[in-house]
Amino acid sequence: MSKYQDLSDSIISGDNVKSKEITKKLVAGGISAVDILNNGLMPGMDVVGKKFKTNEMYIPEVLIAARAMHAAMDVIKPLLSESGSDTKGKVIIGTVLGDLHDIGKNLVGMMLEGGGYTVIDLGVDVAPERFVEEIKKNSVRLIGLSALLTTTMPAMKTVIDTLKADKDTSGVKVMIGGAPLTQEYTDSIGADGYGPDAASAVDLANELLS
Ligand code: B1M
Repeated sequence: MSKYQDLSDSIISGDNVKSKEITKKLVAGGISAVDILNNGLMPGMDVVGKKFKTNEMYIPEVLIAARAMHAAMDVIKPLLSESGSDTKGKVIIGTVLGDLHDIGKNLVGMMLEGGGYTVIDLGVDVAPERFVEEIKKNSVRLIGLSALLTTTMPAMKTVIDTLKADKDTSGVKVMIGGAPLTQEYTDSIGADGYGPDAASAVDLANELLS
């Protein structure tokens, strides 16, 4: 079995002790953090994302896999910044104003991290002005909004309108997701993309930033 396969398997099975241990061994063996991320961790999360999409894995297993991913990421994160290697880019995510649901948003964040992005998670109940502030502070080209309530869906349009009204943020892409949303609604509020699930959010981010 390849040295990376064991690591991918530890992510898929959600073994955070093993994922950390194998990552430490690979680092000690001189493997670069980027190779570990690209050949071991990301392929593992990719399998998790696919299994989640096809109902072969469920939310608790995905959260456990994400924990294993985080344990390994903790080992390589300092090395990545030390070597100056960059991720695919930064993405800001948050649940919109008035909405406290964060399980789906957290999954999206974990999947994006697994897909190679640096995620800045603003949490829940996030005001439009906060998104603007953080976009400017972090020079971000893509944000992800989550809403679980029909009553908070319009807050997504408010964020989009607020971004469009400011010349410094008008070019920022916006992807949205959450159980009550549809592609039709996405188009109607002028968002750039809709992710029906966490795995699709990664594909969407890749597409929007390509
Ligand atoms: Co709430 N709640 N809740 N709730 N809650 C729902 C959403 C509801 C459908 C339940 C129901 O009535 N059947 C209903 C909404 C009805 C509606 O608007 N039409 C509802 C309600 C009414 C409420 C309250 C108003 C209840 C009350 O107080 N009377 C209240 C509102 C609080 C508030 O937000 N202001 C409330 C509170 C809560 C809890 C706090 C108890 C808790 C949230 C805990 C938490 O998140 N930390 C909660 C929960 C857990 C739910 C249900 C049961 C589960 C939601 C969930 O986490 N699903 C939910 C019913 C249900 O959905 N079955 C319900 C799992 C999660 C992985 O899925 O979030 O859809 P989801 O995310 C998916 C995709 O949507 C997508 O990817 C994820 C993974 O595949 N996705 C994105 C999500 N965001 C994305 C962003 C992207 C891309 C994809 O790009 C950026």
